[in-house]
Amino acid sequence: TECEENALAKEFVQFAIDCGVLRFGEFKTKAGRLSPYFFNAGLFDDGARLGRLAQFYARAILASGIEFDMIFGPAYKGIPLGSAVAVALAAAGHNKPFAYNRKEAKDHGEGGSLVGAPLKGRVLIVDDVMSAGTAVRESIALIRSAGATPHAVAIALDRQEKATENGQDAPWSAVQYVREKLGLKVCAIASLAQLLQYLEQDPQSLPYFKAVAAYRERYGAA
Ligand code: OMP
Repeated sequence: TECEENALAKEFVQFAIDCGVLRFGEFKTKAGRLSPYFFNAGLFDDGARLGRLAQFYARAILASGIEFDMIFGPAYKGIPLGSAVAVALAAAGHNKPFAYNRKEAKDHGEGGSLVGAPLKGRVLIVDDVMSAGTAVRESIALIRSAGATPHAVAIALDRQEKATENGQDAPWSAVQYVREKLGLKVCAIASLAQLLQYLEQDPQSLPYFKAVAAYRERYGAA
């Protein structure tokens, strides 16, 4: 239910702040936007944190009801994320094949840029954040060119901001584009709207709330 989703998101935002993964200040995003917040999944940097992060993904994926045949973790950050999520899903009784890619193709040994289970069937992409949508489009293209079906995307945070199309801001968000135009399912542990809800109910976070709300005014998708 929506209530359970909000509870999971709230618990996750708290966890991300406690880990220093979600920070407030001035950051430049990949799309070149000046953001008052940044989510750095690389800072889930010990075994307990990574394990707990993977459990959040697993809960969100299972609650979404998304069906899939295998997991793909795009290099680099998707590799530890995808593998940890595969472990957490297996522990919850859903053992699925797992694969990831190299950024640099190898010219010896096993060759090729894909590692792990063969890419086939309905693929669930596990990644960290969606902002303007560049990263996810690369994964979708890679899965298609391997002859498999990009079926769904699981992310920790949906920033709900305008996608970019040839350098221009589109009216829709990257997640909306992937859902509506590409027909994939998307599941996010938390969204910008849920982050704002969290900040709004905490008096100490008022300045952050204001800055993030202003950012949403400027770059948020409808
Ligand atoms: P898009 O490719 O524009 O969707 O941006 C997503 C990527 O940006 C992520 O995979 C990260 O590499 C990076 N990113 C974050 O990790 N956290 C953020 O809060 C924002 C970004 C970003 O640069 O937009």
